[in-house]
Amino acid sequence: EQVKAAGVFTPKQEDYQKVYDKIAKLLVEHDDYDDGSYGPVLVRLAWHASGTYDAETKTGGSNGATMRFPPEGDHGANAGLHAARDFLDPVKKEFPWITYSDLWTLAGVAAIQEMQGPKIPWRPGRNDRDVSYCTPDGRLPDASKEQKHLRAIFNRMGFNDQEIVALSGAHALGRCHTDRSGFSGPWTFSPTTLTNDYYKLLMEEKWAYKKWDGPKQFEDVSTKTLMMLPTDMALIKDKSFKSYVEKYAKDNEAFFHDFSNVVMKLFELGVPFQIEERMTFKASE
Ligand code: DDH
Repeated sequence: EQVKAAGVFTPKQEDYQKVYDKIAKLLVEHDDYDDGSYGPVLVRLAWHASGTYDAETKTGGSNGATMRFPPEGDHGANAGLHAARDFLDPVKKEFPWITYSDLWTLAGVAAIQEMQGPKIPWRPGRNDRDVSYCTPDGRLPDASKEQKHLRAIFNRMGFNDQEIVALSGAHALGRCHTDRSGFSGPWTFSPTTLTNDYYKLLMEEKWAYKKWDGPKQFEDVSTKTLMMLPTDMALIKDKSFKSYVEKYAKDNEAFFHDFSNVVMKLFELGVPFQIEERMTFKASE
C-alpha cells in the first residue's frame, strides 16, 4: 500500500525494493555492454558520487548528485560515467519519486549484490542539489600516484588503511577503457563477479610494466591480459596496506564482511539522514 498524504508519497522498503528489482532486470536485459554487464560502471558511478566527500568542510559526498552538471560531470575522473547515468534514466522515469542521489547509491548496492557480492545495508534520505554544490576537481584519486596520495585522498573522506584496502577490492569488477581514463584492461578474469581475486592476483602474480604508448600501468607477466594501476601496486609496496591485502587474499568472507561495511559507510558520507534504520534488499535469483 502506498502511503499518500496531501499528495506526498512516502516510499517504504517495498517501494525501494521495486527500484532495486527494476535495476536488476535492466542489468540482465542489457548484457551486451562491455564484459556483459553495466554492473561495474554503476558501482563506479556510486563511488565517484560519494568519494568527493571532505570530512573537514563537510562538502561533497553522494548527497546532491551534482555530477549531473558541468563542471563536475566533465571532471577527468568522471569520464565515461554518462553510460551509468543514461542506464538509470528509465528507472528514474518509472520511479520519479526517488532522488537521483538515492538512486545512484541504490544502483551501486544493486550492482554489487547482483554481481554475487555481499548485502550492502542502505537507507534513503539524499536530496538532489543544484550546480552550485559541484565539488572542485581533484577530490578523487589519481591512478598514477602511490601510497602517500592514497592516504591523503582517503583520509580526507575519513577512511583508514584497512578501509582503503577493503574499498580497493572493488577493482575485482570492471575494466579500464583507453577512451575514458587512458588505462587499459580488467584487473581479474571475472570482471562481472565480485570475488577476492583482486587481492589474490596482487599477491600471487608477477607484475611488470606494460610496454606501450599509454600511461604507466602494470600487466601480469604470465598472461599479459590483466592490469594493475600504480595505485593498486602501492597496496603491496606499503607494509601496512599489504597486511590487509594478505588477509583478504586468504579470506573471502573477511573481505565480504569488511567490504559491505566500508561501502555502506562510503555511500553515506555527508548525508544528513532523518532515519537511523537501514534496509537490506533481496537479490534476484
Ligand atoms: Fe576505481 N578505477 N579507482 N575504484 N573503479 C577505474 C575503474 C573502476 C581508481 C581508478 C580507476 C576505487 C578506487 C580507485 C571501480 C570502483 C572503485 C578506472 C578505469 C580507474 C582509472 C576507468 C575507465 O577507464 O573506465 C583509483 C586510482 C582508485 C584508488 O586510488 C583507490 C574504489 C574505492 C571503488 C569502489 O567502487 C569502492 C570500478 C567498479 C571500476 C570499473 C568501471 C568500469 O566501467 O568497468
